[in-house]
Amino acid sequence: MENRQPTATDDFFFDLNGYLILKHAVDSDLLEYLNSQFDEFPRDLPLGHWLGAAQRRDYTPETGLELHQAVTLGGPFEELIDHPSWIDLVRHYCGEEKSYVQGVFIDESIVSIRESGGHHPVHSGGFQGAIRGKYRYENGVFRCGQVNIILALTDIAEGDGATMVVPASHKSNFEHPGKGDYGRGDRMDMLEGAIPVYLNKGDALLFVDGLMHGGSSRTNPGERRVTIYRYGPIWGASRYGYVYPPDFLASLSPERRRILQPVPPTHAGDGLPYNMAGKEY
Ligand SMILES: O=C(O)CCC(=O)C(=O)O
Repeated sequence: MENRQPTATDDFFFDLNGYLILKHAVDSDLLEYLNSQFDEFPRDLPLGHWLGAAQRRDYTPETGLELHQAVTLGGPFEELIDHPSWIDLVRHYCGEEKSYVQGVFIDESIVSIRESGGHHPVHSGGFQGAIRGKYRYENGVFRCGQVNIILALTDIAEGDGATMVVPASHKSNFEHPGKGDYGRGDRMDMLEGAIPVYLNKGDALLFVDGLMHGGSSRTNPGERRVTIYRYGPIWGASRYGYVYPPDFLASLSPERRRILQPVPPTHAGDGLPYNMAGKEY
């Protein structure tokens, strides 16, 4: 499968709204593989406990089961690292294109399972936003701090807890008067200007983290299943300080390893990482 390339239409709407919907991003085989892995996750894994190198770390008590470092679960989670449906889009929007530090780095990868009553409080937006999540386009290049891919593994329609966004809020210079402080009551559902992003399983939502967003309340029975992969520049760092097990990194293709560890550590006494011609390896 050829990598999907960003189009002029993608750029126009990403700039305008701060997000894109990627229809049929993954095929039915990968979807089935991911769902079969989700079936196996222990729903009662205590907070802070590990599943190999993935840790349960729910963002809030209401977000539901969230496993961080999902890429280390291997198999289908590894396939998502550089998936052809989005890898060149995230490189384009947050990969420091045309600079001396081109490329992307995944700083968080998450498995998320949400049940009835669960939600993710509203957060982000352009107003006083951290550079980490900033939207920026200047001199013909995008320079976003973080671009997220939320991949739907179940259909997400009304009552299923759709991600909600406030279109164009990545450029906002004023605080949304209805936005709280990421407290437990800050449900997106009633936030003026917020719209639900309904997805069919296999679709993905791509958005700049500086867009005001969150997860609406799930009211239907059953589970909402998504993966969340956050991409940023290669000089970024893991938000929570996670370190990949060396044998996991060694098992990856060089292309995927480069996305998880773009700048390998250099220890005192190590040789130079470039050859005599001064060209970087
Ligand atoms: O769970 C959702 O729908 C939104 C997730 C979210 O807001 C985030 O990961 O920043």
